[in-house]
Amino acid sequence: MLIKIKNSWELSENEVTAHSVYLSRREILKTVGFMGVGAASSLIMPGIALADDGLKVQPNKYDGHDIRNELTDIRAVQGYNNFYEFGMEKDDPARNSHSLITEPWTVTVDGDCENPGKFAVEDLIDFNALEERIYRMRCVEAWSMVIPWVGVSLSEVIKKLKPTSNAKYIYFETLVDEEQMPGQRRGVIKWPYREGLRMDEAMHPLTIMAVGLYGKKLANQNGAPMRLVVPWKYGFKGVKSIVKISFVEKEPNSSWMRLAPNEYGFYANVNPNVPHPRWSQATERRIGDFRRRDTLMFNGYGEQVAHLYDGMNLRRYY
Ligand SMILES: Nc1nc2c(c(=O)[nH]1)N[C@H]1C(S)=C(S)[C@@H](COP(=O)(O)O)O[C@H]1N2
Ligand SMILES: [Mo]
Repeated sequence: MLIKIKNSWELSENEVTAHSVYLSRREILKTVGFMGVGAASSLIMPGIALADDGLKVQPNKYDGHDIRNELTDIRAVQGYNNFYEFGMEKDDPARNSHSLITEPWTVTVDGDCENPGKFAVEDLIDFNALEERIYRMRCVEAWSMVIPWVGVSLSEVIKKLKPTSNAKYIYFETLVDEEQMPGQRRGVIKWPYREGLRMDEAMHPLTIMAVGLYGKKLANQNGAPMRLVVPWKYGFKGVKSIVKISFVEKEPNSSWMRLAPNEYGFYANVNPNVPHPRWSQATERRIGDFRRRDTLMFNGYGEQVAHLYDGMNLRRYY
C-alpha cells in the first residue's frame, strides 16, 4: 500500500504520532547518550517530531535485524558528519552547509542509458512511495551510527533511466560550487566528490537513494536533497548532494581511490578482516556508546549481499 504524502499542514496530530512510532518515548530514552536526555523527549511531541518538511513513509522492509532500539540520536546524525565540501572537522558540515541551495536542484543523467537528460529530484524519486530503512552506517574511520533513512530503492530510480546492456557500472557526482561549498576552495580531494557501484550492487534492494532521515527531509549536512546509502559498504560510498548520474562500461574511479589507491578500493565493503593500511577495521565505536563493538562482515548484511562477491578475493578487491 502506498501512503500519499501530504503537506505537513495537512497532517493530523494522529498521523504524526503514528508515523513517529519508532520514536516512542521508550525507544528514544534507550538511544539517548550522545548529549544527554534533555532535548530528546521533545523529538516525540506531536508537531515537533515532524517539522514542516515532514515526509510520510512506509516502514522498513529489508533489514531483517530489528535495530530500531539502536537508533543514533538525531543530533549526532546531524551534527557529527563527513562532508569535506564544507570542511574537514566533524562539526563543520552542520556549521557551514547553510550556504547550499537545494531548491531548485537539477540532476544530469548521461552515459549508457535510454533516458539521459536533466531531471528534478521529483522526476527521479517517487515521493508517494518513500520507505523508511533503518541501517547501520559504518564509517571507514571506525565509528558507526544507526540511522532511520527515508528514500526509495536505487533500483526504482535506475529503472526510470533504462540503462543499456553496456552499462556495467554507475557513478555519482556531488555538486561543484565554491560559493555554496566553501570547503572546495581547498583541494583536499579532487572535486567533484565521486563514487560508483557495480550495476548489480546498485540494483540490490538494500541500496537506496535517500531524501530524508528521522522522518524529515535531509539536512544539508547529510547530503540534501538526495544522497546514496549502501549499508554494507563504508560510509564514504554514500555520496551526498548528487547532481550527476552516469552509466558506464568500465569501473569508474572514485575520489578516494584517486587520492589513495592503496587505502581505498572501489568495493569498500565493510570487512573486519581487511585492515585499513593505517588502522584496524575489526572494531568500531558506535556514536553514543562507551564500549567498542566488533565490526560485522558486510556490516551485518552478509546474508543479503555476500553472493554478489562469490569467488572474489576480498583482500585484493577491498
Ligand atoms: N559529497 C560528499 N559525500 C560524502 C562525503 C563527503 O565528504 N562528500 N563523506 C562520506 C563519508 S566519509 C561518510 S562516513 C558519509 C557520512 O554521512 P553522514 O554525515 O550523513 O552521516 O558521507 C559520505 N559522503
Ligand atoms: Mo566515512
